[in-house]
Amino acid sequence: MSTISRRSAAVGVASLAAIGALFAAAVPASAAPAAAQSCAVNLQTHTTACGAGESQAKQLAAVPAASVLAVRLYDGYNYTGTSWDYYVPKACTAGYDGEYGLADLGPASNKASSVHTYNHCDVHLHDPLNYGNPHSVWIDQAPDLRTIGDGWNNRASSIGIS
Ligand SMILES: [Ca+2]
Ligand SMILES: [Ca+2]
Repeated sequence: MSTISRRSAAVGVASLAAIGALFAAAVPASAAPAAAQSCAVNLQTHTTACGAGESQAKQLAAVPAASVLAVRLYDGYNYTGTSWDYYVPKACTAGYDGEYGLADLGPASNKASSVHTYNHCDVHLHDPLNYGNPHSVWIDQAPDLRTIGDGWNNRASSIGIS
């Protein structure tokens, strides 16, 4: 009994896969989802720019060569999809003194689904604009923001960095 239902389930999956392949072949390239972008934010000037890659975005946002990457937010889980890089003048300090931040994530607001930090920085995700509560714990990296606290997927609208 269970063998039969398992087998028919497998047939069903195979049929769906075949239909999916036909559908994918019929869809023109222009209808494909927009390619993931790489965006850079210069936290000294609040200049934001997006490009095809990390170095192009950095150049368009006029990020100084001496700046370092503090935080990268991703639209997708597991560090995928469009990303936003936040550059600061120098590496974060050892203590949690909140030396950097952005009060309005703009186009990245309510989009982050995974996050990674760099250069000794950690990040606080704040639900409202202009910081405040509720906010997340200090995060070093999180491949799935649904699992942080009571859930932080697509929720952050401002960030504190320390
Ligand atoms: Ca997202
Ligand atoms: Ca929010």
